[in-house]
Amino acid sequence: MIQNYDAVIFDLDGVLVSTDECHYQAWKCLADRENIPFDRKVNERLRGVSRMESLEIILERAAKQYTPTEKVRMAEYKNQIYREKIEGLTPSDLLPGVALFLRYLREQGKRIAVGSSSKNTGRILEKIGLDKTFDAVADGNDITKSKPDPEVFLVAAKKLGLPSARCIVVEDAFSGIEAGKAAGMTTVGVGSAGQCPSADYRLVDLADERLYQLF
Ligand code: B16
Ligand code: MG
Repeated sequence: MIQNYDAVIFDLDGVLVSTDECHYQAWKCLADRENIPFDRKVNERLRGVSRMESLEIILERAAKQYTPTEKVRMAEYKNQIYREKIEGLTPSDLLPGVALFLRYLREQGKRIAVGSSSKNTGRILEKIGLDKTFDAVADGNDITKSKPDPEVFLVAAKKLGLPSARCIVVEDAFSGIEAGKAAGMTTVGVGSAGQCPSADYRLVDLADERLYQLF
């Protein structure tokens, strides 16, 4: 097992905090309003995917065509509902093992960053008490191409001042694992990506002790 990486770049939704349920509920409100069939299976395809690309996936099942202006308004409507939902987040919403692993990395002198597709990353980090924790944050506001494009992780590594080969990416989305690999980084899949065949390591969550062996 390769050891002594210098940094860990964490995906946000599904890795540090479970905002995926808030995304699902907000998209569900929009889909119901528009009479578009939408379920948790479709929702799985939205992991790590940008807001507008998520909307396009949902609209695959729509009975009518929407104009670009209507699409922007629909995405804004979803985001408004989502923003209300994330206001209810607290530090107790951190996923299992997150607080302990972050403390361990700090003690080991490792650098830590966030690499998320979400444009709401700043507010979410504030709500879960991690807004002053990371050395770098790269999010949906920093990028033009969403996962599986490597852009968000390359921006995070650049902000850390480290080459890709020194970074590990932790992701819950298959698209995120592909993005990490395309960035030339070692990948750890957790949650849904704990089953991703192309991930270098597959774990249940950050409480898995095997994670600590990488540092
Ligand atoms: P927003 P991640 C992603 O976060 C979510 O998994 C995905 O469902 C969402 O559409 C995307 O952020 C954009 O989020 O609408 O808040 O900009 O997994 O990359 O941390
Ligand atoms: Mg995610």
